[in-house]
Amino acid sequence: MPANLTQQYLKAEAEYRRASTPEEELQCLEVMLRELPKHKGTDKLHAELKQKISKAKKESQQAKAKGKRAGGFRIPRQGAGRALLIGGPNAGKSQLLRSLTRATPEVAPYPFTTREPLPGMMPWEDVMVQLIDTPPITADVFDPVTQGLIRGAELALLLVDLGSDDGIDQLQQVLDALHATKTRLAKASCLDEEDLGVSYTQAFLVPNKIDLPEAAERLELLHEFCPLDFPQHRISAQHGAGLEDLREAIYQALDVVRIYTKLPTHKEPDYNRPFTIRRGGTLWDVAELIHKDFVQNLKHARVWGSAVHDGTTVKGDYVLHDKDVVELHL
Ligand SMILES: Nc1nc2c(ncn2[C@@H]2O[C@H](COP(=O)(O)OP(=O)(O)OP(=O)(O)O)[C@@H](O)[C@H]2O)c(=O)[nH]1
Ligand SMILES: [Mg+2]
Repeated sequence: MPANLTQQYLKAEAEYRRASTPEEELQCLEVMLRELPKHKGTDKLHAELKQKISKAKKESQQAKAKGKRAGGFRIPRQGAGRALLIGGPNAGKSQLLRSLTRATPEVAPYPFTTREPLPGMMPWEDVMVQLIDTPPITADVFDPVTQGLIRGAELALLLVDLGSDDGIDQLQQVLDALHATKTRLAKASCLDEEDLGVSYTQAFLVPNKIDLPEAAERLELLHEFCPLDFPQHRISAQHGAGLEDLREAIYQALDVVRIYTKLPTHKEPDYNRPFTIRRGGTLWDVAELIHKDFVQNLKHARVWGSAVHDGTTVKGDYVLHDKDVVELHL
């Protein structure tokens, strides 16, 4: 990616990856084009964005003409971000969702138990993160719904079954299936600069069932035959080993900060429900989450936090820090 991309560009890019209709795509692409710095290094990206915009315009008109509602299967976004549980059959995806959330997907010793994506909310300190369990991916089956979900997620947890000699082969099948599409995994989420259609989702490698006796040997083989540079979190989804570290790592990977709001008439902020915005985000981002009119009407705000004196008055472009308290004045 070229240097000097603005916060607005990065925000629009993240939203573009999550877009599920041509109209949503179009809105994001237009912001990206507007925000793209113009110099030699961005010529290609500039041309590519224009191409994508004209394609999205056509698709959006076609969709309108057909009166079609896009996106058959939709799970509403909730919480500070979305992490997807993916992997081969029996890797323990459903068990992990059960262990980290209150959702109750079916867990069974035979493959292909899960047929449809299922969400659950994972608590971390005072925020919630949406986790989604998915059907297994193999060389023969890769559901387009799962593919779309991976693309729009902030993080993918790639589970590996250390309870079976087939675990490594199954992992390789998942990677191959992904590689054959325009949805890939990487150390950080981004769009491919050469081809904006190719989207990378940040991933963790999650070898599961480390409670089993042969797990350590299989893990060594995995590192030898299938080296991956994603951060690794070894767990036992069933017995709990590694789960608290994983929970924290999932939250940290979202790269968000928590903001508490306070009414001018109240002494204390509302500590029950923080808003979360991406790190580097501003007061305007919080205002937008509360109400879309707030962005335009915001006059100033007072901030209590780590980087300012208590109650300092700031403008909408103020970059917020984790656990800042803000009092918006309209
Ligand atoms: N020993 C051990 N067994 C586990 C662990 N996690 C899951 N299992 C078992 O592995 C089997 C498969 O678990 P599931 O959670 O259903 O696996 P899945 O990835 O959702 O499987 P599909 O839905 O078929 O893709 C079940 O018998 C679980 O009890 C673990 O940490 N340790
Ligand atoms: Mg399952």
